[in-house]
Amino acid sequence: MAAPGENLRINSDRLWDSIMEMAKIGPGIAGGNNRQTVTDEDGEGRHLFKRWCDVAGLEMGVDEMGTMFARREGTDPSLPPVYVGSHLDTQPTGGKYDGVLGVLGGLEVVRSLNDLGIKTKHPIVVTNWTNEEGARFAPAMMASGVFAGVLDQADVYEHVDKDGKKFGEELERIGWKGTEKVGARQIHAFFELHIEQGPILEDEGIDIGVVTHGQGLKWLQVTLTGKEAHTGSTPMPKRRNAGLGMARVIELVHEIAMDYQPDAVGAVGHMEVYPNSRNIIAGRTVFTIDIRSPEKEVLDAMDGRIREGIDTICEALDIQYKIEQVGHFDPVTFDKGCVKAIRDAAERLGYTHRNIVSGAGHDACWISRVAPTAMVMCPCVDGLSHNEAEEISKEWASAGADVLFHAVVETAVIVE
Ligand code: HGY
Ligand code: MN
Ligand code: MN
Repeated sequence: MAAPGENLRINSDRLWDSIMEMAKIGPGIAGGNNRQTVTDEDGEGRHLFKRWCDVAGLEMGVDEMGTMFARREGTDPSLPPVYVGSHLDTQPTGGKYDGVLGVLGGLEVVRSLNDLGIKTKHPIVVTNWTNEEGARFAPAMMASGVFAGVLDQADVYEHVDKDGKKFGEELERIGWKGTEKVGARQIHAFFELHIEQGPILEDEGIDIGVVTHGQGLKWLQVTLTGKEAHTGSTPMPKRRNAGLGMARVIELVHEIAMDYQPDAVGAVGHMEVYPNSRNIIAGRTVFTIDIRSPEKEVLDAMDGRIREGIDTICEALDIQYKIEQVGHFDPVTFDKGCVKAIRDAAERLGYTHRNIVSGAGHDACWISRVAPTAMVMCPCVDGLSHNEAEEISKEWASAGADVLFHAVVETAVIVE
C-alpha cells in the first residue's frame, strides 16, 4: 500500500492498558486468567468490551451463538466489512493474551482510526467469537464453526460441561444469546492477531509471524469400560482395568506422534477416572486424544493407527471402548492476498518477519472457509501458552497490532 497509511501506528500504551484491564476479569490463581466461555466472568468481560466499543462509537450486533460484532461504519455502508478479532474466553488456567490480544488489537485499530480521523470505504467490524477454547464445552472454535456452517447450532446448544450444564442454556443465562442469525453476515476479509503459543519467533528473534497455514486437528473422546473391583483382593489376571487401558492409550498416542516428526503432535490433556477411589480398580475412564499435523494424510494415518491400537489394547485387557470424534478440522491454507497484506505491512513497518504454520487452532481456521482470511502472530515468552505464566512484551503486542492495523486498513481502503 502506498500512501496515506505509510506510517500508521497504534497507541501502544492504550492497547497494553486495555489488555491489563481485561485481565482483571476472571483472574486465575497464578497470575493468568480463568474466564471460561459463558461463565459469569465471560459475561463480565463481554460487558467491558461492549463499554469500550460504545465509547469508540461502534454499533454492536450479537448473533445466536453470542458472538459480538462491533461495527465502525465505512463511507460505503453497502460494502461487506473487513472483520478483525479473536476470542475473549480463556482456558481454566489460561494466560492474559491468548485471544484477548486479537480482540483488543482489533479494537485498537478502530480507536487509532478514530484518533486520526481516518475513514475507510469498507466498514470494519471488531469481533469476539464465542467459545474458541472448547475447554468447558467441546469443540474448540465452536461459534466460528457454526458461523462457517461446519457445526450445527441446535446440536452445540445441547453440549454439556463436566457439571452437566448445557452450552445454550448457559449462553442464555449470562444474557449474551443474541438474535442475529449465525453466518448471515458477509465478510470481505478477516484478520486475526494472535500470540504464537510456540517458541519459534522468540527463538529466532523475529517480531512477526506471517501465518500461511494452520495445522489440522482431531479430538477423539474415548470411553473405556472395565469393571470396578477391590484393588487388594482381586487377582491380577481377573482385573478389567480401565485405568490401565487409558495409560496404555496415552503412551500409544505419544509413540504414534513421535513416528511423524518433526511436525505431528499428540497428547491427552483431559482425563476422567471413575469412581476415582484409591482402593477401587477404575471401572470407567473418559479421556480426549488431541492429535494435529499440517498434513491431512498424516492426521488421517495417526487417527487410523490410534483406533487400531485402542482395539488391540482393549482386547488384551478385556475392556470395552467407545470412540467419538468431538473436534476436527483439516489443515488450512490462508488467503494469499491477505497473507501478502500482512507480509507487506511487516516489511513496510520495518519489523522482522517469517512465514509460520499455526500449531494451535483459531477462529480464523473456520472463517477461512467463508472469507479471505489470514493471521498475524507475535512471539510469546518461552513459547508458553495455555498456562497462567503466559507472557508477551508490550513491544511484541504493539508490533503485531501495527501490522494488523496496516493489513486491515489497506483491505478496507482509506478514503482521502
Ligand atoms: O486448541 C487449540 O488449538 C486452541 O487453543 N483452542
Ligand atoms: Mn486462542
Ligand atoms: Mn487457546
